[in-house]
Amino acid sequence: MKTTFPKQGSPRPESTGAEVLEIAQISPAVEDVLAATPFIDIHTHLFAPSFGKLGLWGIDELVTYHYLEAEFFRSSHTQPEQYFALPKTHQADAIWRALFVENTPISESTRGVVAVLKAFGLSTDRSDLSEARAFFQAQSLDAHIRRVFDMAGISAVVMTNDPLDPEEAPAWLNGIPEHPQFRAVLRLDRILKHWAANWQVLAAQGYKVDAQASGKSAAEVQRFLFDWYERMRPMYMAVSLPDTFFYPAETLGNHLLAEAVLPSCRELDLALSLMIGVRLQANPALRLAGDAVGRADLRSLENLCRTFPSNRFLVSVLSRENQHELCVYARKFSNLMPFGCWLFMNNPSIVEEITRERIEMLGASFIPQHSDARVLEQVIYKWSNTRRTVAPILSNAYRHPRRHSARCHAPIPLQRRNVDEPQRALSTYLGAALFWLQSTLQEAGNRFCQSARVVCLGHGERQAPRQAVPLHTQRVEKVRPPHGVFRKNRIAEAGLHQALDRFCVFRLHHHVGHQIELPEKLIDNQANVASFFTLARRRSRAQST
Ligand code: RAT
Ligand code: ZN
Repeated sequence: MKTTFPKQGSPRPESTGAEVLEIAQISPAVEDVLAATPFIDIHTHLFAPSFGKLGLWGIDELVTYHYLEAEFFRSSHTQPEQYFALPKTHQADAIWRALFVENTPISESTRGVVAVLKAFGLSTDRSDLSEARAFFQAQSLDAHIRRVFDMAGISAVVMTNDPLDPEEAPAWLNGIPEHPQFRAVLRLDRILKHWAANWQVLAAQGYKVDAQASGKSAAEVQRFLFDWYERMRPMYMAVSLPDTFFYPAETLGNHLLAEAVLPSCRELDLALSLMIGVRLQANPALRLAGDAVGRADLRSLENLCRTFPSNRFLVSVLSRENQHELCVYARKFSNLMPFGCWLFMNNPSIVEEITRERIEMLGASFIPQHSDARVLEQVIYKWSNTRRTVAPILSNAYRHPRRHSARCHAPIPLQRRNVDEPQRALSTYLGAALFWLQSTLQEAGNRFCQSARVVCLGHGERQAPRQAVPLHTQRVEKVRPPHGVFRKNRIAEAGLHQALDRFCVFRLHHHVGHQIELPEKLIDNQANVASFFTLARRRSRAQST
C-alpha cells in the first residue's frame, strides 16, 4: 500500500524578504484565501446541461427542495399525498406561502432560498413567486451556470451518476459530451443495495448474472463497471449505506462489494465513497424527504480499511455520534479520507463542530465539505456558508502555531512572501490545503490541457474574490484523448493523476505514488499547494543540513 501522503524531497530555498504575518492579519488573510480559491464540489446531485430535465435549477426547484418539503409538512395541514399530486409550481407556491410568508424563514434551508434570491438582487418579501419565476425564465442555462459557479466560487462539480437509473442511463448510452465543469461519479446503490430489483437489467444487457449473485456474477459485475467506467470516466465510485451496514456480514451486497466493486476500484485506480448512516424511508409518505439517520457501527470501516489496504475510501457519516470515531479511524488508516458534512450534518453549528474536531485530530488531511446540491443555485449559499463557517476555525488553528512559536523562540513564521502575490504566499502558509482536493481537480484541468490553462487561476496569480474563472473549452476538446485511451494507456491520464496527487493529503488516483519525486516536484512547481506542515518540515531539514 502506498502512503497517502506525499514524500519529502529536497528542501526548497527560502525566499528572502518575507513578511511575517501578525496575529491580527491572520483572519483577514484566511478569509482572502478562502474567498479567492475556487473549489471543486466533490459530491452533488447536479447534472450537466446535456442531461436535459435531470438538471434542476430555478425558483420552483429551489423552493421544493426535499429539505424544505420536510419543513413544510410541519407548518401546513396539507397531507403528503395531496402535496405530491400537485404540479411543481403549485407545490412551490404552497411551500412559499407556508414557510416564507406565513412563517419567518429562519431555518437553514429557508435561509438558503433567501440567500439565493438576494444574491440575484431579487425581493425576498414577496407574497408570491412571480418576480423570481420571471427572472429565472429569462436566463439561458449555459450562461446561468457560469454565473452561478462564479458566484459560488466553485470551478467544477462532481455529479452522482447511476448507470441503472432508467431516466439517466439512456443519456449515457446515447453518448453524453464530456463537460469540464461537471465530472461523473459511478453510483452503486442499485447494485449493492437493491440487487433483487436490478440484476435482471444487467442480465438483459448481456451480463451473465443471477438473482443470488452466484457463479460468474461478481466477475460480470466487474465487466459492467469497467464498461461504465469507459462511458462515464468517473472520478470515483460511490454508495450510500444504511446505519445497519456492517462489513463483513454475510450479505449479497458485501459479496459484491468485496468481489466486484473493490477489485474494480483497484484495477481502475478509483476511490470508493461510502456515505454511511441513512435510515432510508423512515417515513415513506415524504418520499425523498422521508429518510432519517441512525448511528452506524464503524468497525466496518476498520475491517474494510485493514482488509483492503490497496483500496481508498472516501467516507462521510450521517450521524453526529459517528463523527469522532470516523476521525479516529482516519488516524489509523491512511487509505481512509473523511469528507464533507452530509444532509442533517450540513448545518453551520454542526459543520463548525465537526470541522474543528477534524482539524484537531487530522490537521489538514480531510476534505471539509461538499454541497450535496440538488438544485444548481444552491451552491451559492452552501459554499458561502462553508467559507463563513470554516474561516474562523482555520484562523484560530493558525493562530496557535504562531503563538507557540513566539513562546519557544523557534519561529514558524506565517509569511507574506511578496505583497503582490498574496494568494500564493498565504495559501502556502495558511493551509488552504484543506481544500486541495477541490483546487487540485481544477488544476487537473490545467494539466490535462497541457498547452493552455483551462482555468486562468494559476501559480503566482491572484484571483480576485468572485472573479470569473474563464474556461477555454475548445482547447480542452482539442487536447482531450479519445474515449477509451484512459484505461488502455494510463500514461494518457498521467497529467490528471499527477495533478490529483499534488493534493498534499489525498490521492484519488495513486499509481504515480511509484514515482517518489513526483509529488515533490509538483509541490515545488506549485508553491501555493504545499501545506504549512510540509514547508515547516522542509525548513527544519534545511536548517539541519
Ligand atoms: O442530501 C441528500 O439529498 C440525501 O438525501 C442523499 O441524496 C444523499 O446526499 C446521497 O447522496 O445519498
Ligand atoms: Zn448526496
